Amino acid sequence: MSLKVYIGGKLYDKADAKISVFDHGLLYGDGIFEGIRSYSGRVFRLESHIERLYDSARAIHLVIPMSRADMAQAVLDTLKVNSLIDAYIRLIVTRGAGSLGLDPRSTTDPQIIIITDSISLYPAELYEAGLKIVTAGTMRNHPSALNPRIKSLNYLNSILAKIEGTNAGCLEALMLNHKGEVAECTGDNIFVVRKGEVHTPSIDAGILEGITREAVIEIARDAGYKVVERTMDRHDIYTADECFLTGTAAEVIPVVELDGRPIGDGKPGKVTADLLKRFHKLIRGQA
Ligand code: PXG
Repeated sequence: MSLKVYIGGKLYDKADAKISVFDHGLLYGDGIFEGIRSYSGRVFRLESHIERLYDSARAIHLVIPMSRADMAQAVLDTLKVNSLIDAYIRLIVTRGAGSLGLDPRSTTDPQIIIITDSISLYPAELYEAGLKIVTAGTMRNHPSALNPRIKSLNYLNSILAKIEGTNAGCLEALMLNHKGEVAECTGDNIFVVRKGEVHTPSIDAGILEGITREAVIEIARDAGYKVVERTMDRHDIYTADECFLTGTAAEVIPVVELDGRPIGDGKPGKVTADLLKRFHKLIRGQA
């Protein structure tokens, strides 16, 4: 059976799932999205993703022509029709087709698209060996230019940093903000462990409010770790005991090197392993 893609209330075979070349999502990256996962048939923190999607929409003056409840139901229905249990879900809302020219007033029909697919996980070895990352020269978008809290369809900022990472042989790259402070990676939030405490950049560093980040902060606090959201610079990572990234795709993945400097003893840390174990318990136990 061919994969079915949801577009504006209808389901299309993958090969027929198409939208206009005049869509401002394509022409200008004018739109928003969410990357979501389901585990054992349950969508992880669907409400949080829907909330973030509608917040992103508000921030870009986009009215989504659908209620939050109907949006959540459409995600669940699309998963069901594709018989997907462990899945990756890409929820997209574009500005819609319009004339050439930036003005969104020329657009008529925002497109709501839901793509579901089986999830391709990072290789298990990476969780055992840990990631090596480098700092990208491309800084994270200035919040007054394009706020990183908006999960917009314009990901060029992250893509340029990602290319720097892959050119250096790394799967992820660290991005700094315009003040030179640690922000986040291209598609993951970053944490360090220092003397048993868990530290992560605060939202005002100019980062996406990651849903995995939020879950990991809760898990860590419940487990008795002190969690501090603070301003961080690269020195805080170079000298940390442990480092890890969080994201929908990566879950919790250890980082063992930044810019050629081993972090801690250069191996994935104990607190990271503990939090990953607790994260797995959470996704098994609840959506
Ligand atoms: N920062 C950025 C810039 C992201 O894009 C995260 C942090 C982590 O947020 P969540 O809510 O996922 O914990 C992201 C998320 C993909 C893909 O297809 C990217 C993300 C999520 C899912 C899939 O590369 N980025």
